[in-house]
Amino acid sequence: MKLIKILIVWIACCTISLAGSILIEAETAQVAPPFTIVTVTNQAPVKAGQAISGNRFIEVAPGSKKPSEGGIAGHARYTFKLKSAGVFHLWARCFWQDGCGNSFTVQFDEQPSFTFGQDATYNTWHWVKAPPRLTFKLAAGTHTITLFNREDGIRIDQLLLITDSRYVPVDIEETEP
Ligand SMILES: [Ca+2]
Repeated sequence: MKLIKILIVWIACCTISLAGSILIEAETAQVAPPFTIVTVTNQAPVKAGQAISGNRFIEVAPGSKKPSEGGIAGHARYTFKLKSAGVFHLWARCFWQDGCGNSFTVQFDEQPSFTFGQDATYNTWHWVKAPPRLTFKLAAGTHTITLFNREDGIRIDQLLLITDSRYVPVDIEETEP
């Protein structure tokens, strides 16, 4: 009985902690080259850290010239609607090629853009958080989030906007009901 009570409390806590979150599949973007949408046809069997949500992700392929070096400046853009205002933290499930392919630029609406990534976890899918000093105060209504390429050899599977500062996504996030 005690175990059931604990379980009910745990489930309730999970629901509360996940309230105020928006999960976006990266491949739902409106993309402009060098961003492309990649579909994985044969995912099984896969090792931990290699599974891809929805069998699709977005990529700036290795070898795409950087905009800072004369390459194309492209984007991946998402539009989402918030029922109520909130202060959000941004996470992205990323796959980095190496130290020269581990970042992109992010912009919310018309707010100043910032560099996302630059961590040193390579060749595996992992969640990366926007710099801690960055939280995003968003009003109720429609917003856009735009990713711009700044390096090649990057992949993005999912994006998560969440008000809970303590929440840490681990593997593929389930699609919101
Ligand atoms: Ca995906």
